[in-house]
Amino acid sequence: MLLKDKVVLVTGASAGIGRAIAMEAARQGARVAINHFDPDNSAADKTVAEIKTLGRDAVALRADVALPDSAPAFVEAAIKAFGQVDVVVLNAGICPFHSFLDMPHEVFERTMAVNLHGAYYMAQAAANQMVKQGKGGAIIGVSSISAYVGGEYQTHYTPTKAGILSLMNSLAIALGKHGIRCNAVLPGTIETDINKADLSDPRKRAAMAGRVPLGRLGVPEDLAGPVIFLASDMARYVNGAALLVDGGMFVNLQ
Ligand code: NAD
Ligand code: RM4
Repeated sequence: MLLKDKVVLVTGASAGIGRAIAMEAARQGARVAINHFDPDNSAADKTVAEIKTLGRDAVALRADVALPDSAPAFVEAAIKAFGQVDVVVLNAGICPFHSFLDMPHEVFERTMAVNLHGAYYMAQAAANQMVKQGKGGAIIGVSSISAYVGGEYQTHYTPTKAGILSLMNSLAIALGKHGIRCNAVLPGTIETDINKADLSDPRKRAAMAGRVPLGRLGVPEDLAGPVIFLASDMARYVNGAALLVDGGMFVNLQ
């Protein structure tokens, strides 16, 4: 029960990595607030229902994190439901794979707005609430191996993941005096909806999996343990850290 009695907010938690983090937070004793931006509420409602079968409480709110007002609204919803905010996981993200030379402006700007601006606004709203509460907290940014490496069809995306890593570095300093620890996780290639089409090319999939010394691509649950650790008091002196969770993919050059 690493997160007993804590209130954990996770953006983009109706599917993939965010959902796995929300479920594990509940297993570890937390009450969980879920944000998502699916066309309908069915996947988020299912996650809430599954959390409730574990005997924990959860709420879900559909909102576009790219809109600055969605962040204080999410924090307010969590306060209304649970009275406090202890942890926020900045996970919502998109990666519409596209070539560079003909990248439409709106695809570039939307990716920046959701992934980076969304994380910024959410961190700011949650941090203000944590400062008001006066007992610290934890902010975890879901960056990526893409903060360190490029991708031919990810020229709009990799800068957002480097940006989240940089944001966590600066927040670790800006919020340390309030006892709010800020860290990043850097997933490798994790099979979810975000890369379903990209990995449907068997040669690409085999090439990506073949670079992982542990011999497989990741699954969303692989991120749950590292994020729970960073959120928990076990990581009480971990601030400004970047944790690769990639099966060794990044270091595997030769
Ligand atoms: P996913 O597509 O499975 O899930 C995305 C989630 O984000 C969904 O809940 C969706 O509703 C939500 N979302 C999308 N746009 C949103 C918006 N505008 N506002 C609020 N919520 C929104 O994706 P995933 O693979 O689980 O990715 C989650 C995070 O992990 C992303 O930030 C991604 O960059 C990062 N990441 C993923 C991988 C990977 O290989 N899957 C690797 C590194 C980093
Ligand atoms: C990650 C990484 C993965 C890719 C996803 C979409 O940051 O680049 O390989 O599949 O993004």
